[in-house]
Amino acid sequence: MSILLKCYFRDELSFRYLQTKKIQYLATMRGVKTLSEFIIEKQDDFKYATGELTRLLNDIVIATKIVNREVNKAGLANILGATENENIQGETQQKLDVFADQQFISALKNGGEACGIASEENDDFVAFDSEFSRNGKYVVTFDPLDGSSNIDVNVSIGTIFSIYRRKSEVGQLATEADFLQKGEKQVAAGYVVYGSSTMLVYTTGNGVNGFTLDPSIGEFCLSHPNVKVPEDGKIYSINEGNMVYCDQQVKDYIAYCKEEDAATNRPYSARYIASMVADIHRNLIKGGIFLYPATSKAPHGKLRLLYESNPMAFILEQAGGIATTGDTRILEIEPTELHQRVPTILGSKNMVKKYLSL
Ligand code: AMP
Ligand code: P6P
Repeated sequence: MSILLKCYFRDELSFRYLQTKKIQYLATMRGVKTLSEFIIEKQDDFKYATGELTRLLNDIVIATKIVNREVNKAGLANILGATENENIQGETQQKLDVFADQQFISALKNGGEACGIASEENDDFVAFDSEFSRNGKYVVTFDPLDGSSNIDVNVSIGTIFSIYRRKSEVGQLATEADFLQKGEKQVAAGYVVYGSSTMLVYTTGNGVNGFTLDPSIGEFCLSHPNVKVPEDGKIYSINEGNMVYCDQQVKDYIAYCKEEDAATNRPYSARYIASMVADIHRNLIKGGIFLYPATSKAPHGKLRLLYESNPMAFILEQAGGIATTGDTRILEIEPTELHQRVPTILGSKNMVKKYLSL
């Protein structure tokens, strides 16, 4: 990299660092810990860490703040509604889907810590072709705006991301193999839920922590330290409109949830937002089970392994829950294609165990 470029980026990094220190001072004065401060603190647990992951996480956080700003005013800007395009899933792309996708790609390309991305909104993975990015040692998979069919009706939506160490040689272009890694190889995974408040929840393999965006200082602040999903819950989340297409095990489990039994606190409550991030976030906090199983119409289920089920499975397991396809632990699946779908059942340990026992 040219000396000039190095000076620019060093100045850029020091500027960002000073900005972070200033915001931390403000937040500390308020007795809260900002996400940026938390990320830097966690880096200290790894004395050989170079700061690349820290910067990558912060690049993602910046993109989520920009997306949040647009999501919060989607009804005003002419950013509502659908484009004329369909993504590889055959789903009509919402304008906000495309906007969010572009924000993440641009933040990651300019940050230089990721050598490529795979996104729900892009048919193929994108290998960043600058010398700057080819030296990145991470790849990121993400669903920039999950549940986007809910945008026009003002229901919570979300962003989901996963970070892996690349398998290909640093300095080269990213390859597909960099993205087709088992979920247990994730370095980090997280989601943002754009709800009554905007929250970011993430893990790097040492527990799960939740941060709430404080719009008055534009910072995510630690609000849910060391999140653990209750071992039991009273909430089941499934699209019951698909019941006729589900196998007997699913039908038996949902019938179990609806049976009256005071001893086991049933019947449970049905809660389904049809926005995976919002459904899973609620169940993570309150306890519950989320099911998007295989059906006769969708033999592999609907949710995508790389940027929906794997990141959510990593988070739920780190929070003490279980994440399964019904046959296998989601994090152990060997991916074969970027947009492959997997049946996804995850949540409170005892509820998932009951499902598996039927
Ligand atoms: P790095 O040299 O920044 O790429 O970090 C090397 C490894 O240390 C990462 O792949 C993580 O496993 C761990 N690590 C570094 N920074 C952090 C952080 N901020 N939070 C959690 N883990 C980290
Ligand atoms: P259905 C949103 O489109 C999504 O991918 C997930 O966020 C959500 O859980 C699921 O689809 C809802 O699908 O078939 O119940 O409408």
